[in-house]
Amino acid sequence: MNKEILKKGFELMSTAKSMAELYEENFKLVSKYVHATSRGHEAIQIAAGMQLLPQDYVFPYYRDDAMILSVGMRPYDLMLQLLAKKDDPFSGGRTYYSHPSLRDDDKPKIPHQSSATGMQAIPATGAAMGLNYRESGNLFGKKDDTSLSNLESNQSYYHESGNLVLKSAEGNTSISDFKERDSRLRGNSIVLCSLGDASVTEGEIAEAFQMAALKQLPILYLIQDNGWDISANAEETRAQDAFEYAKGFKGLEAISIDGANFIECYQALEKVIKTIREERRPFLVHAKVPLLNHHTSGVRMEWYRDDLEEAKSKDPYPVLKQQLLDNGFTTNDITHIENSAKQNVQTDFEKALKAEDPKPEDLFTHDFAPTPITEEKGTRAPEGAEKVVMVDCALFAIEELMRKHPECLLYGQDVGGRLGGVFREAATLAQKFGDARVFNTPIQEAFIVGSTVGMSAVGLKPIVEVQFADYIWPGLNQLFTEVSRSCYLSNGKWPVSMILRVPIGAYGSGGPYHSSSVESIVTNIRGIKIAYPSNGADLKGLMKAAYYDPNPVVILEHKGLYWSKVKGTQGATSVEPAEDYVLPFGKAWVLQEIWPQEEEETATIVTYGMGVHWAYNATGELNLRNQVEIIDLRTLYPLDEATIMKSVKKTGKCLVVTEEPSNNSFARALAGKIQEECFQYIDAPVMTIGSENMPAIPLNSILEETMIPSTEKVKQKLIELLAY
Ligand SMILES: Cc1ncc(C[n+]2csc(CCOP(=O)(O)OP(=O)(O)O)c2C)c(N)n1
Repeated sequence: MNKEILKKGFELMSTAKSMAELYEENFKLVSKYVHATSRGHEAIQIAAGMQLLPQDYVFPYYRDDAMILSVGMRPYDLMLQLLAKKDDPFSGGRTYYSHPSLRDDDKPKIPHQSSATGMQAIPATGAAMGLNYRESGNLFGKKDDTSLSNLESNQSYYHESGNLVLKSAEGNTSISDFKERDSRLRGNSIVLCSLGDASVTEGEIAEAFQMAALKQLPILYLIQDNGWDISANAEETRAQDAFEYAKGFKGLEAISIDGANFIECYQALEKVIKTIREERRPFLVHAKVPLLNHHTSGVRMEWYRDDLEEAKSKDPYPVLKQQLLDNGFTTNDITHIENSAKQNVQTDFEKALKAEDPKPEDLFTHDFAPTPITEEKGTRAPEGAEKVVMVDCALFAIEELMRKHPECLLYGQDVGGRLGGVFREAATLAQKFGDARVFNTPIQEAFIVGSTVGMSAVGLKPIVEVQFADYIWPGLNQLFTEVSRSCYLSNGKWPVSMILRVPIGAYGSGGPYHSSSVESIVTNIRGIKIAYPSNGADLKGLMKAAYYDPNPVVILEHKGLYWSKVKGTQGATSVEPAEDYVLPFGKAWVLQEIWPQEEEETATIVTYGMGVHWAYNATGELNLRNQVEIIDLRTLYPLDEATIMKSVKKTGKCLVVTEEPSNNSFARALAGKIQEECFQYIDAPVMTIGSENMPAIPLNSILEETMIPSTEKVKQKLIELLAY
């Protein structure tokens, strides 16, 4: 074993151990904020961290402080997070100890880490999927991509063994070798996903392993098995360990090692990492380790551990000390390293204690990264352009984006070449851009949503879909836990740039599992933007704005408007906007504007999606187009409050129309806000109309009609409001 490696390993291990001991000694002071340490797990963590390169992506978990030290962070950096200080380099005091996020040029990249056990497996696997895509030749140096922006509409490109091939009516031409040109691909990157053994039993882990094995992704799952969940042990919580579990995933090679033996760990990982770098396939390393410290500062080992003596006998620290002695180091050398580690840790701690706390105003930064799209631009209704249905507006927007941007890709269930989406919303895209860019996923909503975190981290722009809003639920955990908080908790370092398309809404007896509305759930997640367009031109412009936005965006697309098949929704069909058209988020559309009037009763209808059509038809049928202003919100977040309040103050009455059951909904909350702000200007309570407050939309068409709002119901409510 190389002596430098042993020395470095021991320095890191002494440092990590000294930190754990210092935290114990200063328990009262440091346990204001919860923390967990690596004590017992150090050997495997250091062996892994030392072998990662700046082009690698690493997803550690909350016990990995020794790994974080070994990728180049100082104890001081970690202690700033321990004490939640302003200069905590990971999160600015926003998240717990050993929850890193790092984007330094000279170190491996660490996307935001949540505290939810196991939930990093999908983002990590997404990053590996992104690397895989980049290496397929689909992404290349920016300065070379002019050829793509100039593609004619009858041309497209695909990739074959690293070569870009231009496909056109004249035949196929090989353009260049991208692997050579893309500097990011030199010295192949790998992804490391670190996990505790108990987290491996979680369902999302299976989705991640499945995809890594299926697509042969360059990822290492490193499982640190200390035999404990918190107080539940292996016997109670798992039928097999991670090594045995991996056998169920064909193509995921696994090894099991002694994670407390530094030399064994280093050498095993050296081989595995080399194989992943060269052969681009997934591995699982199962490392047995003792947990020698508390689960966390808040859950003390003496409360429940019955194996402490046995665990102590497996301490990696004396093992590494002996390995140093066996390799020619003297006891003096070792004592010197230990003392200087202790000293450094003490000095760093004293310095960290004096560091500044965040200021109250620091709460308000980095909820989103700034978007370049702030104005409506381009030609919305080009002369001579054809009218197209809403679903095609989205399709054409994506086609234009894919033609221009090789980093744009689309995946979800059934969106691939065979079908092009169950609504044909992705029809022909796979044929035009290839199966590497437009592909089917398994039925794994968590993976579809969460993988975008990793995809975005490696520089891609994923557009993904869940098939129906009713099936967003398995993906919500990733949307909430990982996607929405990444920018804020990484202090702006890792915004997740992704678009999630969600076909939504009821029509034509879709029944209880193909009709639901979910906007109140989604609007309750801070850190994402949400569009809910009512027509094709808006959808195209918003899709473009979403693409250029560096933040996560959910686009709710009403299925009943896709082809304007529902009576009274012809207004959803639009002249197709030009390629350069963009519509910024947060700008509502006053689609029916009125003058202030003294003699007549007036009102504002605030709505979105299908509600816009009900409102428009209702005011037409009641002959009230000059008395009722209609506001189409277009985006639910950001919300154009200025336009809403201005209108309500002018008209003096307001009805909020939603397709959701109205209790506890987005619409009710908005009505409350309008009431609060416009109270002195209004002559009636702000009213809301939505679906009936029943658990599901029944299949039978009479029951469906009774459940959801309609032009007729909006008419009645409007009459009631105007007469108030
Ligand atoms: C999704 C989720 N559920 C529950 C918890 C609470 N929790 C925190 S750590 C932990 C045990 C995890 O054990 P393991 O993955 O083996 O890691 P270890 O702490 O033993 O290193 C639990 C249940 C959590 N953080 N996330």
